[in-house]
Amino acid sequence: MAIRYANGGGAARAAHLTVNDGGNGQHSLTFENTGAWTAWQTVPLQLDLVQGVNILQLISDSSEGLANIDHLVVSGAEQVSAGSCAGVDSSSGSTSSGGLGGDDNSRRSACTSVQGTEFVNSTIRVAGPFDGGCREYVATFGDGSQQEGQDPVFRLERGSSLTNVFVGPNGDGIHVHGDATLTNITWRDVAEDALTVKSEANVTIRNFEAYKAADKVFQLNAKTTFLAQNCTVVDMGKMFRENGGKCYPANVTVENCHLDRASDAIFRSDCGSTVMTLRNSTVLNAKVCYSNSFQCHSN
Ligand code: ADA
Ligand code: CA
Ligand code: CA
Repeated sequence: MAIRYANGGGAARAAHLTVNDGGNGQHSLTFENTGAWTAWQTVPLQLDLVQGVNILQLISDSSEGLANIDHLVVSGAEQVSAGSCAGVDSSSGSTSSGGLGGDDNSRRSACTSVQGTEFVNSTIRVAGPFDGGCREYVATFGDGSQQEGQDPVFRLERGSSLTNVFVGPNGDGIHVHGDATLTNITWRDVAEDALTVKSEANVTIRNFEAYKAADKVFQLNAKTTFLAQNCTVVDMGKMFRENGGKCYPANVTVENCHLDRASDAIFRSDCGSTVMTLRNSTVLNAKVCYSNSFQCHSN
């Protein structure tokens, strides 16, 4: 392994790295002074990893915290790939970062923790601005399964905006019935779907996180222009699905996202006129295009 770092703090900083909580090794390392916080150097490290998922923790032994960590590179005789840092707490001195590699804070909700639970007995209809205060909205209906026809937690009408919300694990997430803007939204465990476009809409969603979607994250059941920016989506069947066998004009753009583990693909549509584009993003353990039966671009 090699760790690229910068230390403009003057003195060297000591740290150690544990493999699986120390069960598979603990290694001391020193981040020497590099002269500036943007002058990068690399420290090499020899690790023994075990088969399957390994948890690596880099822990400061100095009261000043770690150096600036740019990236880790793991290489070896066997094929290795990065796992997910979702749900793993991370901190370093006075700053905290959401993970490593492309999985950075610009790709997350500004709601970094749940500020309370709101139980939802019937769908919340949003017709203007709605600020959820970073609370989690948990439906008392629905069962978190793939059963069709479940009511949504939120129904967004034309011109609405939804901000600072955790969407709970029951019901059918968010239904959109007209142009809507969503910001700082997290699905910790996607229920049937995270969000469905139910009638014609321009949808913009920024700074969101979605985890554990058994099937779809975004279901497109009507004509839509959909912009998704700054996101982390981990574990899904697919991120976008235009309703099977249907053909609504659909134009989807995904920018600055970290996408990990799609069992199907990031994009899927059966419609030749549908355009789905991925830009400036990290994709791990997933293919972008399900097939060539629609216009699928990745750059
Ligand atoms: C399934 C189902 C569709 C639609 C969709 C949804 O894909 O086949 O008809 O109901 O789920 O919107 O949840
Ligand atoms: Ca469904
Ligand atoms: Ca659904």
